[in-house]
Amino acid sequence: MLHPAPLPERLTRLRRTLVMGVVNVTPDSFSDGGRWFEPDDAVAHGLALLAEGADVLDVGGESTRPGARRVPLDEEHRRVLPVIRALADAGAVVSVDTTRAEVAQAAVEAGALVVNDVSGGLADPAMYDVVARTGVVYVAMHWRGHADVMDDLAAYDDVVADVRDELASRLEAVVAAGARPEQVVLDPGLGFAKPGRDNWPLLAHLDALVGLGRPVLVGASRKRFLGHLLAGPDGAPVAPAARDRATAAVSALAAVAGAWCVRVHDVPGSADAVRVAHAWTAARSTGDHLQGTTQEGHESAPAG
Ligand code: PMM
Repeated sequence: MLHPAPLPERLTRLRRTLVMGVVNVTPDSFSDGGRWFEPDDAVAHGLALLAEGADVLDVGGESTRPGARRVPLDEEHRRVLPVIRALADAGAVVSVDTTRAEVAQAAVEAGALVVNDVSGGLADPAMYDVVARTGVVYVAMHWRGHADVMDDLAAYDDVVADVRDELASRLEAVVAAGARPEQVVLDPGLGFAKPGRDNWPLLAHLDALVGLGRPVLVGASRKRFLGHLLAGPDGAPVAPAARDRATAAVSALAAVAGAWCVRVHDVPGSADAVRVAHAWTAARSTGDHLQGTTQEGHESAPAG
């Protein structure tokens, strides 16, 4: 089941896995740094992603690539708020990618419906209060430390069980702070404090996270572990932009495994992939090999 409990209607009306398109308003993201750093360019990029089939746009003003330095608060505000306002005014479902409570609050006031916090609330003790007060959809990602230190925090006994248990603690903590469990989406945090080999078990055992009873978001797009997977004979990882077909393959597999949403830079490949997955899953559940292959399921989801 893709939507185990209520989220706003605009995020559940499609039965298939959603596609979240990335709008990085940063000069230095690993995958697309600098291309949409000016607000007008970022807005145009967001609108282009919508036209390509994105269901949600994730606007971020701080790079999380390994080793990245923090951006000052006012600079993060300056980068993301005009872009969020313009995209929300244009009718988009907008998510803000931030670890800061103040940015999350301002983004919700500017029209964001989702707060995507890669720290799962660990970077800013005021974040859960914003989530509880605003009632916004909250993506809590698995995280162990900021980009400058995360590569040193990658020791696991059993990566799947450890990530599942740490996410369960985040869910418990945000609910203890006053949020409703129905607001919360969980994310394994691929590539964050996880060397290449640790990302595959998390994907292969996505059911362990789906089993926590909340929607699951998967962010594999263009990440290092895909670059290494696709390396040529010299062992050098392929460049980020050459990882989009592999990203789409992960989107299809994650969707079949029950992911609620995939976060991607290249939308068309994953928009197709989640439709393939929907048809595949529908055919399995109905036993009718034709059903679900020609429509993507615009009827209302069982919103709980
Ligand atoms: N990955 C990046 C940034 N934000 N948010 C969520 N929820 N999950 C992710 O895996 C994730 C994220 C990596 O940075 P990028 O925007 O440069 O791809």
